[in-house]
Amino acid sequence: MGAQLSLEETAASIRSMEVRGAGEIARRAAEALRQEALDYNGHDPKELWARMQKGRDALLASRPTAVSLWNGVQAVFKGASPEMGAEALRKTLASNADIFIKRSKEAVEVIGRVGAKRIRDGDRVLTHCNSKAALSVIIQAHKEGKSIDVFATESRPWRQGLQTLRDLASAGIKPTLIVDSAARWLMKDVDVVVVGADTICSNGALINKIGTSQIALAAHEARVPFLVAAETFKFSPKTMYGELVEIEERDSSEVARPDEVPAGAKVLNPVFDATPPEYIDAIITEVGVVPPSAAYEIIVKELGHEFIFERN
Ligand code: RI2
Repeated sequence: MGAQLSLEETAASIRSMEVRGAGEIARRAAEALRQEALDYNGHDPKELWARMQKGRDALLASRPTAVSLWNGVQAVFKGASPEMGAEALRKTLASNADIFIKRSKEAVEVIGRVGAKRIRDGDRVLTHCNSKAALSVIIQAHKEGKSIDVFATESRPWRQGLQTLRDLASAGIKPTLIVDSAARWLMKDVDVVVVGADTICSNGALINKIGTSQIALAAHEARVPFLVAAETFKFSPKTMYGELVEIEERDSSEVARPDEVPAGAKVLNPVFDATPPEYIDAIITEVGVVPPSAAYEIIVKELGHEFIFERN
């Protein structure tokens, strides 16, 4: 966790991508809600509840695609209501946030240990963007003494691939950067692809950083296993009820400066894309390695019907 930010500051830093990564934005949102609850020193549960709801709405509006943010916020509110009184409400919210943050960090570690079993000595591994869960798998395989070559895509326009290089280098791995458009060219030399997730839909489709679906397609064509590393709170209860995942589109200036773009031309900047379940070999979660077809079951078992209906 970084320095303590207010709720509004947290929402703004998620929106600006100063705080990024689907898991991290959920943890930071939970932390901000926890602090908001603890900072309340009044005695009116309705007032506290109204503040918390306002904060919840600001956080949920900050980025639309990663369901981890939604699930993290719902987890903080689980079982809480103004009827329980101000003190119990504060305690419930704070303890829910603590539990969520702890579990989500533990999940990344477990995913590393489970997923590393799918990486063999001598493998050439490709990853996309910058995912803590995917890197946990790769770094664990390295820690276990496996000799691996790791390739990271640049991930335009934010170039999160450079962060991936830093994360891998500080773990003692010497990674190689490629431009996004080199993924298919490289695929003939890749043994396994490991990516993270922003959202996994109830049909097993993966929503992840733009470009993921092209990599999955190239991996499928070359018969290279395509693995997704995702905590169970990346699965979307909302999609069970038919809701489509909103794909965030960010400002075109992130791709090209306005003065580079001739009059009349447009620049699109979609941030995520959808990879169909048939291109995914396995999803590595903290409750085990599952096929994309198990997504519905994961949502019901791990996130729970009660939880889904309460907040949907
Ligand atoms: P972890 C990121 O989104 C990437 O799409 C990455 O694959 C995903 O979150 C999951 O990251 P962004 O915030 O939760 O960079 O595994 O837009 O760290």
